[in-house]
Amino acid sequence: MNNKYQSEIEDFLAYVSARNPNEPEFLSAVREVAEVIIPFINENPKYKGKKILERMVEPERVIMFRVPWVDDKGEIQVNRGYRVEFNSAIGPYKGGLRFHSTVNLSVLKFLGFEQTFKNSLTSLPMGGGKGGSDFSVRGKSDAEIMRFSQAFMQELFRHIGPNTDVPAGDIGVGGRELGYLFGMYKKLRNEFTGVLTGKGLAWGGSLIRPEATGYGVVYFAEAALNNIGKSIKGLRIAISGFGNVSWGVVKKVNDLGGKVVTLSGPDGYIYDPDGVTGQKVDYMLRLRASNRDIIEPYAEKFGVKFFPGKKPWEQKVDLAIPCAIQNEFDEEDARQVVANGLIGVVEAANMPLTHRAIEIIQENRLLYVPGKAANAGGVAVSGLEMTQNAMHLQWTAKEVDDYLKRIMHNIHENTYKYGKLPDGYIDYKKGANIAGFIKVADAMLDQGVV
Ligand code: 2IT
Repeated sequence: MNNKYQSEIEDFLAYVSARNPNEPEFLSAVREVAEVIIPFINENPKYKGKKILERMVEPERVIMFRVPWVDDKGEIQVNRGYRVEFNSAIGPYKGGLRFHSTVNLSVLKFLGFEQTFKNSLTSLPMGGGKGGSDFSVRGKSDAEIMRFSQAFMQELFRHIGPNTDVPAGDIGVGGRELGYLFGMYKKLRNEFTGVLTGKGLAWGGSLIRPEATGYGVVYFAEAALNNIGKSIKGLRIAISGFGNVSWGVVKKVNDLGGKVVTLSGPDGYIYDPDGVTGQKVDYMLRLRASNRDIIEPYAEKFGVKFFPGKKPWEQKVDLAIPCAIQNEFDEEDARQVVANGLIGVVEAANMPLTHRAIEIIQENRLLYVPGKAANAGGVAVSGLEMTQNAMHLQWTAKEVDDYLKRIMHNIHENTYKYGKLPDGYIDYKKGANIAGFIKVADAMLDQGVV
């Protein structure tokens, strides 16, 4: 914490809070950035007096719409759809769609704001956006998921386009949902364009996109560990979730000789001392496709222990990689991890650590990597999917993976450069926010007051 600018930071947060009442998630995301960027602006006069941060915290556009649909019983259901088009200074709005019961405007504004910095870090030309609905796939039939996705796209289609806004998946939106969304978009527009990423391989998708978020997290973690004389090889790792991001993390940790010993769901977590390997990895995909949103069946199937209602952070491991959802790792978890002597925490989800949890991890000089740096590989490969679509071709898995590795390495270098503290500790939160900010801020200054 930079005390010199503390009152300016608090004033700014009070201003944002007053303009955005009842948006705690959004305010948290702004706090993480403001604490780093307000001192940076003060020390770099070219950004001063330009209301640059005031402009950045205001989404360029928010679209909110009704999504009515008919369930399998013939009942009419009403959900709410959103697209937050946050910042287009460096490229078309880009970011995922989340279908989850916790989705509201605050959550999507936090995600869109984060996305702007994350996309900037990838070095690809993508602005920031996010969208979704309070619809949950849990307990729904495939036919219901299709009808909902179609109804959602019946409104969204008029706001997006390959050079305007390019959505993708996020929690609750995977290959299946993207297929239904793309099908309806194509029908309504009567054109086949790369307007969504994460598409199926037969219809414009990129190899490695499903794995990319998790792979990128592990590439970044490996670079950060190497930097302190360690590596993934031989480490025991606790992760949360069992969806797409967790799956990619598990696969790449296994490739690099580490061991993932926990997975979790809303119902609790499993502890698998032998590691999630072989057919257990494929089983994660089957669990996700079952729409049940519970992890307990893994314990029954593979004869391992299930801890109902608990979080995996209580296990004594070497590294923690939260892959599930915002605020899943709090102050108490941070204290536990410090007491257990972990190397650190790498965020695969978007803002899984609370503000206090980050402070505790960093005060104790444990490794901490924020999601906007560590999980940027997903959206980076989305950017590569856009490139392939624009060129009307498909790269090989190796070509995409090599590109992803280079991008993650580059993000590590960049965040390291701006995050190195006088005592040698690497403050990746500081590094990620500054490196992400510079490109967007410079573009905004160049483009004038628009
Ligand atoms: O949080 C994220 O970066 C994503 N959900 C992926 C966004 C994208 O456009 O691929």
